[in-house]
Amino acid sequence: MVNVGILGDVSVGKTTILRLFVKYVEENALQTKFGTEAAAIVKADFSGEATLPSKDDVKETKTIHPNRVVFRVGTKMHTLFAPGGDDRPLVRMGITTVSRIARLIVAVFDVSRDLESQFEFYSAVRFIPKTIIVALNKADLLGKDMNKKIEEIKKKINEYFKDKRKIDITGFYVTVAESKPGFEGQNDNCAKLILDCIKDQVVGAEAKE
Ligand SMILES: Nc1nc2c(ncn2[C@@H]2O[C@H](COP(=O)(O)OP(=O)(O)O)[C@@H](O)[C@H]2O)c(=O)[nH]1
Ligand SMILES: [Mg+2]
Repeated sequence: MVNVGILGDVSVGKTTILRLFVKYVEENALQTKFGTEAAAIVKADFSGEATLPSKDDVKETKTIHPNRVVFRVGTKMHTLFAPGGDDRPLVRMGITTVSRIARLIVAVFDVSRDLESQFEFYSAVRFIPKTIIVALNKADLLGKDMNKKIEEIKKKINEYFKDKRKIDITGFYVTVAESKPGFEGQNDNCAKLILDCIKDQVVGAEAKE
């Protein structure tokens, strides 16, 4: 049993990554793409997602209490928690709780936005485990020179976590959480990073790499 916490500033794509993972499990994609044992969703709770009243037609959602997905691979159960990213007291309480109970943290960044404001989110989280995994999400929005931009972003994120906070990054995953043609590999990375979090417990997850 592994608790995984998915953290990140508002709108970086935490909820979308979680929903994509649920879709992969429901479509048996963990087995077909990564060779895992049979997987199933035990419980998916997105009730913390509130749709905010808005002027336009664009519906904005905000996560009030942590979204939670319990899933099973083989006989092992795992829980993913994705708390909201804004700084309302109730939301911050969810972030603090998740960062303490999670054995593994996935730090999600929106690579199409400036990084400084996203570091501020983490600076407000006092307790973070000594090692984390980083998702570089919305890679589809980078356009030309994607690889070069990704390298620069990795460097800045390493500077923040490693140099400032003494936290090691064990892996970077370039992800796209929305289904976008041409970005299937980056879609797969959303599921792969979660599987890597629990891989010491999942038979077959490494074998197909
Ligand atoms: N283009 C693009 N949009 C994304 C991606 N992931 C999430 N989004 C969009 O970003 C917005 C915020 O996503 P959401 O999952 O609610 O962010 P959260 O606040 O971190 O949970 C939504 O409109 C998503 O559709 C991605 O990889 N690419
Ligand atoms: Mg959310």
